Amino acid sequence: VVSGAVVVSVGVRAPGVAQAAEPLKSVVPVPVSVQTTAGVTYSLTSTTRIYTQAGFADARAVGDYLAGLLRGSTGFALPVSDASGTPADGISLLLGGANPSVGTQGYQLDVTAGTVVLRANGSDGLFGGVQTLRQLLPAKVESTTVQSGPWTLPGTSILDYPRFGHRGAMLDVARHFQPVAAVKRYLDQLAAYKVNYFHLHLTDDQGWRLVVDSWPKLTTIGGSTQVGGGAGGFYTKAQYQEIVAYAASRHITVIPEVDLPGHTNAALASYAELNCNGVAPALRTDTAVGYSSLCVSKDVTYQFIDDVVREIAAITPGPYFHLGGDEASATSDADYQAFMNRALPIVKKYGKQVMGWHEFVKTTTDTTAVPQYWGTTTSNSVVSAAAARGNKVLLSPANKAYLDMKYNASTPLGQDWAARIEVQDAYEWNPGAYLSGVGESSVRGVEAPLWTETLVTSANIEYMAFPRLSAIAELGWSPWSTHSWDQFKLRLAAQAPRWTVQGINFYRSTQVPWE
Ligand code: TNX
Repeated sequence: VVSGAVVVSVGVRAPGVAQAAEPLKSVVPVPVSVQTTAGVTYSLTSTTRIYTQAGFADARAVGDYLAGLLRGSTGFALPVSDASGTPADGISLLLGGANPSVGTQGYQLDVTAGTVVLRANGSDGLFGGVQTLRQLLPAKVESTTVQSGPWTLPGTSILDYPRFGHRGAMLDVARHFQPVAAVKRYLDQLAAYKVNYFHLHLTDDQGWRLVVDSWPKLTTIGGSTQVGGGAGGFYTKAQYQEIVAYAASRHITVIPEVDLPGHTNAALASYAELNCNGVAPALRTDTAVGYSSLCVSKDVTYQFIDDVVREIAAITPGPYFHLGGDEASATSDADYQAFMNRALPIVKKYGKQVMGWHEFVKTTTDTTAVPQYWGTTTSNSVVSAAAARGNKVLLSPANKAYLDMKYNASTPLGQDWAARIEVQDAYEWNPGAYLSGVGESSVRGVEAPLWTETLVTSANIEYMAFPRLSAIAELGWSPWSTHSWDQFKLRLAAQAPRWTVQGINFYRSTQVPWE
């Protein structure tokens, strides 16, 4: 039940009757425009049907996903069938009739007493609209066991679309390996906040986590441990494809990262020939950075990269490949340039667009290359020069967007080299006016990275991600004109009962008036 301070415009509440919150007060990210119709509600019942645009398998898939979300808690059958015209009852997911202003990712959602009509220009928009619809229902809808109703949605008319096309999250499965089930769990959590890119940090000094058939020791040796000396682990290609397909079913594109030329001890330990001195170092399970480098002068290095990129690109439907490039302090500047001169064309050769941690963009004039800014200052000459050339920048400032930073001095997990980031800190920055020389039109979007040096379990991951992930997701989606910490913290508070029902281990920041 939402507190009286939160509900303002849905009329008088009968005591003890659960009431859906007014959309602007309950939905994260906040939609572009919301009109509520006082006194009107739609009730989901045992006879409610879901209709999807006839002839579109992707619309039907979103309908099935919605039914799957709702069936467990409501206990209703919620059959999904083709829409003919605009059905006069039930929940309709329609393609094509949306206002052009919503683009390919936006939607319109109209809730009246008899119908819920979701319109979009593509299934990404339908999927995003379903996430909004979900947050308009009571929190108990997130339960996997049958709960008692009522299942009411407030009468509303929402028009919504994203500020940036790229809303990302990264998971480091190298420092502590995460099983497929944990990755899927995180993907489901990301989808609820309209995150549409998942950056998978697959390799680092402490582990190589994806099978490469032509270099099998990368995983049999390089995947055999992790930070702290545990057993590590790796994905088979089939498991990676399972992750990619699961992400796609949540309208999320996977961006694989192979971090080069530094952060490569696991590879160097697996194959002696990748080292300039021909000697394989020991596997490492500590958290030092900046000590490893592939051998820039050896041809075998580029044969290695060619094989790795070819094999991973072949099982990655998304258009991007992340080549890392960060903290290459064991590589000289000249070597770093020489390395990128040979590595970047390999990514292109296999049909992918290159992304990398921002340092790499100093080595190329390719304006399709995507630098991911991870610095802690608001001016960076390498990145602003790239923006001036026309490159689009992905923003992950470590002192704002890093989910592995501690909230405060007593946070038991995480690191604090970049900052301590309370929830308000994560929210209070403007991606479109953050880096000097990198204005709104040079920004491709935002990403919240989660490094796992100190994080082992899903509970650990969730404690660092929630609630800050929701803050970064809103920065990526909602127009800056809606930005308000005072309102955001109330909407965030309204998420907590959902997280509780889902068993998400979130951090109860004292900055948020939790329900
Ligand atoms: C820096 S940020 C790194 C990672 C660490 C992270 C820990 C970046 C591109 N590199 O290797 O895991 O700090 O916060």
